[in-house]
Amino acid sequence: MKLYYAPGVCSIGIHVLLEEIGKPYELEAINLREGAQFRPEYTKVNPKSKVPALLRDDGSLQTEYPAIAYWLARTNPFSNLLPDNIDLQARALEIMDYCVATVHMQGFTRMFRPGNFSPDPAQEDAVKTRGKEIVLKGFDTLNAALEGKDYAVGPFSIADSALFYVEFWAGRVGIPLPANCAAHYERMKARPSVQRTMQQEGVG
Ligand SMILES: N[C@@H](CCC(=O)N[C@@H](CS)C(=O)NCC(=O)O)C(=O)O
Repeated sequence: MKLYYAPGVCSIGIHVLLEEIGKPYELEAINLREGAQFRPEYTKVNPKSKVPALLRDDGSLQTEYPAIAYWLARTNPFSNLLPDNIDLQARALEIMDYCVATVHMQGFTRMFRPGNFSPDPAQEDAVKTRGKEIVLKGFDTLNAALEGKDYAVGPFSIADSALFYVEFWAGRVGIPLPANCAAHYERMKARPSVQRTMQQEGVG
């Protein structure tokens, strides 16, 4: 397997899952800042021009964070990345999708890439402000979901990898995490898989 990634972006959550699984894999960094995602060397691999993308051992490419995480969990059942219980599985997918589709794609992306939401530079501050509102509401929701739990659905699961990367981004933009999310983030950073991932990506 090979993970196409960029340091500190959402692919870091998939990187954590690969470290949790512990099977050999390769890493290939795509320099998003320099626009490498749009160059033919990468678009011939992933025409979506996004990371994460996982080159599977069967030679096919798996894209979209929730799909990659789900596939890794189901193909590595002994890594316990998804509980057996169907209700907990659905809750894990619910939280992971909320982190990726709402907190990341609707919230943080407005803050990081306001131009994707309005071509008018005069709208930039308004777009960023709306993004921050979505992120703050997102963490309130996630904080409530974590009440009384160590991890998103109780036992560690793929949902925690997505929760981890949005918590990591909150720190980067100075958004204070509510108590349960802050405790979850510390718990994640104490996991050897997360420590190895952060060290390999050179982020901290
Ligand atoms: N829906 C995709 C989103 C992935 C995504 O937005 N990745 C960002 C990094 S966090 C990216 O590759 N951005 C490059 C760009 O937008 O040019 C997924 O779930 O994997």
